[in-house]
Amino acid sequence: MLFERDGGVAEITLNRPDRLNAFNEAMHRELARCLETVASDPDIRAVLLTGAGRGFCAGQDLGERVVGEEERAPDLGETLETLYNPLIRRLRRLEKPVICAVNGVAAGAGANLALACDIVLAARSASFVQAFCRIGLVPDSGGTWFLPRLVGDARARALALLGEKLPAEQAAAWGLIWRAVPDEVLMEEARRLAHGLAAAPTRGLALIKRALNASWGNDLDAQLDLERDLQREAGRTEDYREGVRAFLDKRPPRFRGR
Ligand code: T3D
Repeated sequence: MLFERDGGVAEITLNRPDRLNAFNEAMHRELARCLETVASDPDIRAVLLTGAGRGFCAGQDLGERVVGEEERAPDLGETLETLYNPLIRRLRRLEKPVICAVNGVAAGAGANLALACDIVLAARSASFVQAFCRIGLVPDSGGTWFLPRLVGDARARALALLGEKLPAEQAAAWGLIWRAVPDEVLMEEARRLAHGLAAAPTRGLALIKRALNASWGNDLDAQLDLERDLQREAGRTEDYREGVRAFLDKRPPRFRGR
């Protein structure tokens, strides 16, 4: 992993380019450490996740999954429980916005890792592949949850059952991701967004994430109650006071993330 700080933005780069940034256990552990640092450092107010080289992430490193005739099959439920599921939960629960810059192919758990981020930008040459069905597996890392919610059941089923590459522009047109941009401006655009978010009211953004995360499991009454509670909390932040003051003073706000 590469971990860099630029002001309030932490940039995390998956860094096994010769394997299209496929996950091995060491990479999981390092990414978990990076995300713990991000969560605990109040000066980091936005995260940018991307991949090194020509791919974003090809999911699990299949080189680690070759089993001989006589050997016992690995317990994949165990790796989901201990590595992939905590990663997806960590990203969704992180009280800071996460931008994903998908620089190339995102396959298997790599595709669903991107979908777990808050705002997904992709290079036009990138693509998304639910590759699991090609090797006899089930979409994981939240795939069966994100896909139907983002693109509807018909498209989710075809993506999961066929395992075809979905080009970035089609993914954006279907609402799977936020936007597809020309390759050469991907990182510039992603950094622009990340720095904008790092200067925004961080607590308010965290509460927005919480509300949207809860929304898919709530009915309207429960969501209205939750909005009431979160708005109460947002209304007590320093940033809200500053936002109102700046608006009335007709000047740009100076949010400090408190
Ligand atoms: O196991 C568990 O713990 C359960 C959890 C599972 C989560 C999962 O993610 S399961 C799904 C695993 N991922 C895949 O099945 C995707 C496999 N990769 C591909 O289908 C293709 O590589 C891509 C569609 C991603 C890209 O295709 P392409 O043609 O652009 O590149 P390529 O030539 O296939 O790959 C380039 C190199 O990366 C190549 O190595 P080489 O020949 O240059 O030495 C290829 O073997 C390597 N590579 C790509 N993906 C993986 C990989 N090596 C190991 N594991 C990979 N997943």
